[in-house]
Amino acid sequence: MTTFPYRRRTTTTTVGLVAAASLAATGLPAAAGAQPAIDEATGAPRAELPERVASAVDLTGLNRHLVAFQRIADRHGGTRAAGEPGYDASVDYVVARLEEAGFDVTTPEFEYERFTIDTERLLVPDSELDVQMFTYSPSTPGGGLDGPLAPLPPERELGCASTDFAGVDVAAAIAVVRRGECTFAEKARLAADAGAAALLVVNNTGGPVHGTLGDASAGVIPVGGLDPVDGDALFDAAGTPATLELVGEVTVDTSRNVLAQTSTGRTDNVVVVGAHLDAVYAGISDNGTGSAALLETALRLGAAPEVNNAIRFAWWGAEELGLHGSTQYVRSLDSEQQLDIALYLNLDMVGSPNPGYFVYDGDGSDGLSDPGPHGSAQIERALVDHLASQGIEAEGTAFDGRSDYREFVAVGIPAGGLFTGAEGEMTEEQAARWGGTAGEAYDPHYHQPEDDLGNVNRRALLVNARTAAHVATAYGLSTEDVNGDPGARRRQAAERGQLTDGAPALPRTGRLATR
Ligand code: DPN
Ligand code: ZN
Repeated sequence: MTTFPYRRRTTTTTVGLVAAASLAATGLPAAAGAQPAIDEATGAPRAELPERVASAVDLTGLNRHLVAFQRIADRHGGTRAAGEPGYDASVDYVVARLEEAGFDVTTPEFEYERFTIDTERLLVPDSELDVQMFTYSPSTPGGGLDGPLAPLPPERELGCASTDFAGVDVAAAIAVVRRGECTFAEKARLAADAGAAALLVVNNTGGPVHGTLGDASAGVIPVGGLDPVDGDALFDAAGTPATLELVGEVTVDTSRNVLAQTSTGRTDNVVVVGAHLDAVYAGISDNGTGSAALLETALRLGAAPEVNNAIRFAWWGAEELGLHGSTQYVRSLDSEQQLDIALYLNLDMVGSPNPGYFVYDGDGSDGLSDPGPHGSAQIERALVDHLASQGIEAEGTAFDGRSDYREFVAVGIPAGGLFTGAEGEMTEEQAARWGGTAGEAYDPHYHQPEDDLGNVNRRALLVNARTAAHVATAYGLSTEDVNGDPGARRRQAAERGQLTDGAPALPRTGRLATR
């Protein structure tokens, strides 16, 4: 399986020992605990390191990486998606730049499941309707499944209770229900229990339903979704003969993350900074911007900076297919290795064309999501304060697991990050504050082929890249405000007898709707 280059801690290392080791390895003056020391080369206090790194991050470097990602997409059929050659070329690019800068780089492989749809077809007399196969749905027989339509009556069309199906002749039929109230998997199980051969779920708002049953075990009968434009009529078509063909399969694929760590700093209190490197198409805003900001930070910081805590850079694979790279990485660490991580910073979309300036709501104060693990509030504050020092009034954004920080948070690692917005629309108030266009999406080309080099706000990218560089480097000097005594989380875990437990499993739903 996957191997990681990080030294397992076998004994409790003191700061002094780590500093001595880094002196031997680098010839640099020993780091003196969390106290900023004098930089012998420049005579400046080392507390200035974050500022030096941040101001060295510039648009020339950031742009060079974006152009490289665009060229990679252009040469590989317009996509840098996981599983495509454009992803591997993106990995090669990042690895090459890091190695030139003296980093030891690893690209650990991981496996993930993906669901590929082959056929989606729904025939009713005189027409063919658009149907969307749900992820993890079993397939119909090739050529399709023939059966009468069996819609539930209006007052119980949700199909969330067995009584909703009572008296409806669903046996060997294609049951039709409305989206809402319970999960698609629950609707499927109840329909199957009532004897249905397949299930169609009609959307309760406009548009198609790209749904998932959550995992393969929930697949009892074939299930698909319909836009109400097509689907509403089915509620008046009881008994009409139909043919439904849904063919798909789960395949196991492999992808790679890219990992590089400073050779300096203690390895039992590591600052991890990450960005997903995969895309939907060319993915310049999502997430060439985060990948470029991370790469530029690593290159400007260098492989052996005078930090007290090691900084680990991670470019994740297969985020767009369900946060797979980051999830598998965290789960590949044993509990000791998880405890070696002081905090995680995430950069996913940091240069949207109509940018919002968002910071994940680590303290839960915006009421959008639960607070993160202890220390997340301090990370939020550090990011907000640094943006404020550049004249930007940031806003909180949901810390709900929609990006690669999810698994870090799930195992109790304090986390935070920056975000300039995806499909959401900028409000009047935000436009007044940040100078964007109200009523327009932060990224109007989110997950579209047009997410190219023209789809980036470079000012936002620069400001966020510098903020990330500054805050990550500052944590490289001290994580005091986040974890106080870095040993505390380890001792608590030991007291709870958790040190040998693996990470808790989370349902793998990706970003498809489960209900
Ligand atoms: N996870 C992002 C994507 O790659 O599509 C978008 C996103 C990031 C959405 C952060 C919300 C918050
Ligand atoms: Zn995305």
